[in-house]
Amino acid sequence: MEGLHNTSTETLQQLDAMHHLHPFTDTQALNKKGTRVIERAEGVHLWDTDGNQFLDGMAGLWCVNAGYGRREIMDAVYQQMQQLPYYNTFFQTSHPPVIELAARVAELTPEHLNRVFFCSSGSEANDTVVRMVRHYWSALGKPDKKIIISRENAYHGSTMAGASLGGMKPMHKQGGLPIADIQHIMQPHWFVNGFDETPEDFGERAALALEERILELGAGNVAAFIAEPVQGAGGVIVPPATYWPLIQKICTKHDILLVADEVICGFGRTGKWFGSDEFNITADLMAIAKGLSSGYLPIGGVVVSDRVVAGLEQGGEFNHGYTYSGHPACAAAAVANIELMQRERIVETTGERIAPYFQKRLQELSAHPLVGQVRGIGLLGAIQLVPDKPGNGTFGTDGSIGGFCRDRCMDNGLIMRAVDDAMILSPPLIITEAQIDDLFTRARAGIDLAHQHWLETR
Ligand code: PXG
Repeated sequence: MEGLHNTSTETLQQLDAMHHLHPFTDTQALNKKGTRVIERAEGVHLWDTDGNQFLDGMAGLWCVNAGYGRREIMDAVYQQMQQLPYYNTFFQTSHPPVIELAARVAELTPEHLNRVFFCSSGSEANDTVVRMVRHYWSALGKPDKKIIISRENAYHGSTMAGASLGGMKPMHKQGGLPIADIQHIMQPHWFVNGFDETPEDFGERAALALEERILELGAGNVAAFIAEPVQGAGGVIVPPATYWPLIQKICTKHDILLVADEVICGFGRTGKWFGSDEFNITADLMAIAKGLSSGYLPIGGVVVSDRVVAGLEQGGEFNHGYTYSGHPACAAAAVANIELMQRERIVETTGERIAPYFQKRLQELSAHPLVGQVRGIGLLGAIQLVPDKPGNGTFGTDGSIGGFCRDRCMDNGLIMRAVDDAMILSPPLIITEAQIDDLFTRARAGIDLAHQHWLETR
């Protein structure tokens, strides 16, 4: 088949419909409508094959932190491809890009996290977490400590273990999930679960749910607790300030490993290098992916604390690994990405200047008649659409108003995601103040149209 670069949108859509199965998609419904074919990108913008421009309010899927079109990353990958396009890290071998990346990640992460196990995605990172924490406790002569506690409405990936750790009910309904020995407690979502309490009281109650479950199961049976510092796919849920300190205490008290899933929060998203820095979390393991390479090539990893490494060393060989663990070209992309983020002080600028401006503009939307709550941190934001102010009740979970708003924003050149009726933003970290203004002008226009639609159809 010839290259498809000059093919019409219609032909591309037909081929896509005939041969491509999309993730998280009702195939029949999509194919009636046809996909939007994205062709190129630069900075914070994308263009489709019909020449429409979009401001990418989601940084791809929460990952293109450095923005599109970064030559440094492309050049590093091209050079690495010429030098050594592939070699494995299994049989007592290594290679310069993976060595450099591991050292750089160890330097960036909190002091006690110094070793990295590489993989190709966040899902694989969390599969690795499950096997690693169970192997750790076995190695220490406590094989019964194998239950992993997670949270309802968490997202940890789409593989068998990732989707099981996640607390998304529609995912559990398919394919016989969750797998054994994974438990879920309530999420720290004040707007949904704690409206009558102060956020501080609610944060404590949500954290104490962990202790209750540990006591119910017996600490001798519990291996770890896993959580995103800020839930992303669940709807940008920023926990109350009381939540993380109490979670940390409970894990220490009951000798439960604490796993921070930094797949979204890592690499600057919250305005610090890691969500763990933002919330003062001392994690035993950290899952990373997405922003590690700004999405330019697939790479993820588990960053492991000195304590856990020492335990694993008691267990001999860890029978786990992927063909592409530490893939040279992906590692080179990640090194180049980290280098440019450091050189341009992207994380510092995000934390000091860009995120505060973004949050200020986000807050302004809370006065809108269709908005019940805005929440966010760093360059993460959620705009919760509600039928009646002041935040009395929600539209439910069919997501129809959210979907309507998302589609109108798309028509108007803004990619904003809908999680049920929460509108979600997570733009590239290199976004400027003027581009943030443009983003919120378009977002407000979309919300206005959704409001009008609600008034007409209620
Ligand atoms: N952990 C977290 C916190 C994530 O957000 C994963 C793990 C899995 O990563 P991979 O690379 O295996 O996809 C994720 C991924 C959405 C959406 O619609 C979110 C993710 C992926 C796809 C869609 O918000 N997050």
